[in-house]
Amino acid sequence: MPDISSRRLTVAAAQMGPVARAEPRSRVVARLLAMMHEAHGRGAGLVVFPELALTTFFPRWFMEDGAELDAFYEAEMPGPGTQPLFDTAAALSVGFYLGYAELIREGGRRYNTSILVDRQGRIVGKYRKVHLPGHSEYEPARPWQHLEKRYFEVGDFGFPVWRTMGGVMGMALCNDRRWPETFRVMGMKGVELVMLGYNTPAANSLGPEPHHVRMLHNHLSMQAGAYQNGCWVIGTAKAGHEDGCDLMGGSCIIAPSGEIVAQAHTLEDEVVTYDCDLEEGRFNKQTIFDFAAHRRPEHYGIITAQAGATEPAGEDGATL
Ligand code: ING
Repeated sequence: MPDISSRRLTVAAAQMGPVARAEPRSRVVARLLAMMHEAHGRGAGLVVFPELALTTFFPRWFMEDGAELDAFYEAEMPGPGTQPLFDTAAALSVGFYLGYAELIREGGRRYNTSILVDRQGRIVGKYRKVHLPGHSEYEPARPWQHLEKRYFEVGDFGFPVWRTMGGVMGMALCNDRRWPETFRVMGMKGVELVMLGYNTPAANSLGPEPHHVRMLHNHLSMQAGAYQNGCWVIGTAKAGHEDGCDLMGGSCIIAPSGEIVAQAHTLEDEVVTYDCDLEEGRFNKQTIFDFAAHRRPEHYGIITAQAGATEPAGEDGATL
């Protein structure tokens, strides 16, 4: 039988309520610090904040390039406004994941980014969102825009994982969770805990979709990723009625079994914690999901060979 010891890390999903378009960074950082302290009080060693945690979800607005748009990005991380997060992390010995809009002044590249900061307040990892949903041009038919393809470039790091805080940690951002490749690539690197933030509209801007179905898709995506790769998944929302748009909540902590073991039940700043055993995924990784024993990559080629699907041609064709 596989060796099952115990390697525990109390993790917090620090869900945020709305961030107003004009809300100053200082006010947002104060909210994040309050949740970091709350999480620390419950014994957490890692806090997962949402995607684009420092600002409103600005891709819902069309903005010509320039100072207005730049104001939503961070050209330094840490910068003066965010340094208190790093100082507090080191003081409390609490690591954190933070999603933010990254601007590289040299060359002007822009990414939807997250960082992993360890319990000494050091950045140990950076991830840039690979799966950018939405569109790049203004679409008047939409009640709100979703201009991530305009405001960010596709991430250039792939899906790295880092051995830190006693485990193998990975990061993703929002729409990434809907693509099984995200979790499987990290699963192929032995990931034990995937953390991700999300800003997901509660309604579909293009058509009717019951809210309960959208929440199903949110949790289903993360639960599948956890189960199929034997890892913990922490999904943290920015939620609530933000700048006239409703964002879904449902922040949760998911065990390697795929079970949701803790979940937020408000649409505000809310800390959800669970004492995760990072060894828990090992049994499945050594049995049902022993990749080396069971995967057959010789039959998976189409997944990396092309982006779109190829359907069978003609009446009785086949795609072999
Ligand atoms: N938001 C949404 C997400 O993937 C979306 C966009 C919502 C896509 C619903 C498809 C369906 O959760 C971000 N920021 O990716």
